[in-house]
Amino acid sequence: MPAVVLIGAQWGDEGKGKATDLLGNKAKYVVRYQGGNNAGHTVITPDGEKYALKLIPSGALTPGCIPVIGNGVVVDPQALVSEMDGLEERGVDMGKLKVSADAHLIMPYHIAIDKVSERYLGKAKIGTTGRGIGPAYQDKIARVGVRVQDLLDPGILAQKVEAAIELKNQVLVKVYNRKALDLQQVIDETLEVGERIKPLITDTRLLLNQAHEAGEWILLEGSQGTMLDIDHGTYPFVTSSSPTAGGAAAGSGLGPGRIDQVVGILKAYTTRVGSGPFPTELFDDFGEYLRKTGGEVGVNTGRDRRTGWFDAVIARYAARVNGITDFFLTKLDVLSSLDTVPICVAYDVDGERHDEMPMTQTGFHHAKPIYEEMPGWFEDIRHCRTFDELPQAAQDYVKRLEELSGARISVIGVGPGREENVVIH
Ligand code: 2SA
Ligand code: GDP
Ligand code: MG
Repeated sequence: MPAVVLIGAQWGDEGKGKATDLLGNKAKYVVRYQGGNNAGHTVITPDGEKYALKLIPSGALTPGCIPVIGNGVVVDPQALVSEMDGLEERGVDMGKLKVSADAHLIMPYHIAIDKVSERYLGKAKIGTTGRGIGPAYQDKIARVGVRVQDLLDPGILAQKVEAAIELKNQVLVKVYNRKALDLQQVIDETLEVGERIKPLITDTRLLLNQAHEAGEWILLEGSQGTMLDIDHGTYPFVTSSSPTAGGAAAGSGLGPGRIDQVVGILKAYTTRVGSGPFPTELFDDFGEYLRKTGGEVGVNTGRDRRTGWFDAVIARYAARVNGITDFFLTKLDVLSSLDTVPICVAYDVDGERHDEMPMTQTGFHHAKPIYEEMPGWFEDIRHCRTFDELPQAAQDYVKRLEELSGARISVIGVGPGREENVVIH
């Protein structure tokens, strides 16, 4: 039985939630391995109920599936409990959720610093979600983080918060001219909400490895996407974790040799939220068409997503960096009713053709798309369930994307619903 990693092949919001939910039907465990409540994963269940999951793995909605928050995740305890409450109110059983003892906590000072430092950066801001993600990972790497297991030992938690908060308050007050946070209040509120999390704390590394040894199906669910990866993305306009497939091993404790398949979720066009370079971005009516027809609004923050044509340079890059074995192509239906559909096949960088990602940040900032035009189609394709049912022009578009992208396309999304797919392989 395999362990499968599912990752975003672009800048996130490719439709990972729906894909996880589909595969989650087979999986016994669905594991988040990085990021936190900056994610927004949409799942529409068979009864038509729509869920926007943030920190809780998409598998939570599948009966019999165990959702796991792995060691690589950063957990905002207040956000976790309020998401659990919201799901429980809708009848989802949260008792089965497991949270790694080694995951780090997002503390109130992380959120305060994230928000205020973005304001301070002005035009140079990253466009973060303001959820404290970057500052929490900074503390993890600096070895001054507070972990989920510290909720089990109030004395240790108090010591760690005390050690951390002094410096944070100095930064908040002296650099950003904000109010200092109250030490005792931070400790008390963390411990209070922590009471709800304590029963969920698990040695998830052991759990997942034993499950693998017992032949159980494990699905490792990436958040954000390849181009937002701290190492492989468009640094510094990235998130502070490793959404790429390599991050799945580190962020779950399952050895890389235990991972059998890497599924890349690829949108039939491109979107991005937040700042940073985006070669195929559209500022015209087509951009607005993609945003409106595709419903391209941030699930978490409600921000409009930037939109553009499909970029095959990015798809090829994602296929390599992640070792993608299969692509799921999503939102093909959004492209119905265009005369022609451009595909970016390479970049022009200062007069030179680049078929692969430029080596430097400056090169990528200067990249101008070289387009190939494909004929469009006007038929509604949401009812299609086999490849042959798709209009010829849509089939040609998919085949061309496959040729350019470096891995086979095994499923095509033709609508947001769980059943709205063309399964090829
Ligand atoms: P952060 O908050 O430190 O992770 O932000 C750093 C960059 O990462 C981007 N980012 C995202 N991009 C797309 N989708 C994300 N999740 C939400 C969604 C976003 C939302 O599903 O729609 O609701 O706005 C996500 N999370 C982080 C972010 O825009 C920064 O560019
Ligand atoms: P994620 O972060 O990758 O899980 O994606 P989001 O949930 O942020 O955004 C994807 C959006 O596209 C959601 O509103 C989904 O319901 C929707 N979606 C997913 N697949 C398809 C598809 O094939 N067609 C259409 N029209 N919408 C889709
Ligand atoms: Mg999303």
